[in-house]
Amino acid sequence: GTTLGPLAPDIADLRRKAAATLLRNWRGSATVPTGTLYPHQWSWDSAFIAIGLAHLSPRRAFAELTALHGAQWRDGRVPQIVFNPAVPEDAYFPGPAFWRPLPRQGPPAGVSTTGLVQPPVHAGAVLAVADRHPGDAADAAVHRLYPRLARFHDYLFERRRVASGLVAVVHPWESGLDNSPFWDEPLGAAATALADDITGLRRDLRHADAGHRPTDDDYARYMGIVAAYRNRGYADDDLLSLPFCTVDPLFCAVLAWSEQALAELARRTGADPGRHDERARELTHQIHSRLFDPALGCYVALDARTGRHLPKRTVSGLVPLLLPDLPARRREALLATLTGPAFGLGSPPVRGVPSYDLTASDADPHRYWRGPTWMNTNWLLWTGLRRQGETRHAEHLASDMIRLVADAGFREYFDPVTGEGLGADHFSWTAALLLDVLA
Ligand code: 9WN
Repeated sequence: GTTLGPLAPDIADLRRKAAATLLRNWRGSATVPTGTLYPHQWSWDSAFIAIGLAHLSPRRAFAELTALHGAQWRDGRVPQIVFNPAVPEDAYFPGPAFWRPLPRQGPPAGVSTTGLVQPPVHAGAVLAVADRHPGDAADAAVHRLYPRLARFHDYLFERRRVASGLVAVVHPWESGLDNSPFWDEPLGAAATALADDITGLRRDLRHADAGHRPTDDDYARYMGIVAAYRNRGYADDDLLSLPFCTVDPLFCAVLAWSEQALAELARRTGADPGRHDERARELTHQIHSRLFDPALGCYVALDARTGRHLPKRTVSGLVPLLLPDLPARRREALLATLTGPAFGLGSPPVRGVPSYDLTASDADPHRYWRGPTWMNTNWLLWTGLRRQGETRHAEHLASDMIRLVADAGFREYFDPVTGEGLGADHFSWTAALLLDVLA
């Protein structure tokens, strides 16, 4: 039920093209985000991809997540990237060699990964796929995946906990919103470690416009932060001594949402849902009480090293719409921010929800997570709005998402005002999440 108006795009054609994009990016056991820029398997991409694959083949949707969890570390972490051994070392930077040595608590023998995580959308995705196709095959997949998902969440809750109950990320890449304005201050404080010519090392610039990507200075700092974590064997003791340690509202809200899904998956496998319910409640409470900024009308990130809030309006700060028990006044405040001048939902020409406050002096409609509209964050908001019973806003958002893709193709991100397609083309989660919105 979307409100597309008289010039409705050809929905059957969009569905066909979305399916073709996912097929094109399938590599036998998993899907790449896109063949050129990202030739390996990415963690949260696979979760979003599974949500879309559920509309084409539930078997493939579960296979996608099973492949990802096959690279799970012994300490429970599910890695940000699982490297495809058939792809040359220098096809992506930083490639497998940069992350080595992987520690003993790392991935199974012979599997190459990074040492970071990404937002844990996976349990929510597994529940969504299972609910779309109830039956023996889904039950079997849930039984197989539940212990893996639970171990990943155990890792996050036990090893990544800071500031009495919130869960931290130790690299901007872990937030999934790499160059988010949230990270300007903490990243500025982190030393750049590599003196080498970073431009020469970067592979992303061969496939995407430099003006649409993070800067060289960002990359130099990204590498320095990885090196510090790697040099201590990716150990999570004393997290605050790492060069970067922050709490991100999207990451925490997605974890709380997924932890609730995990409680339901536990019930279905006969495991005890109690500890999941408890963790979800506790984290939700912490997010609501510690991360909301009333002056900005949204949630904000926290620099765990300094204890300071990072007061910016980014799309991450709206994602707690996913959470239950949102007090009415809080919901009203978030909706006002969402539909106000900063994000412009429902105010043409703005289409979809941009990644950053449109009115901020440093907003850039082309640069990655500093302005453009992305399908995955829009899908999270669409899911949150529906959960809050905000049907009209949800329908508006869905029709914006459809229009963006109908006009510009299956791009990685979009100019929030002109709708111009940006970044890579043939982008998997754009296709996958469009299928879900169209269902
Ligand atoms: C680093 C794959 C990934 C997404 C991230 C997005 C981008 C990688 C990069 O691409 O990050 O993880 O090389 O820029 O920021 O959210 O998962 O699509």
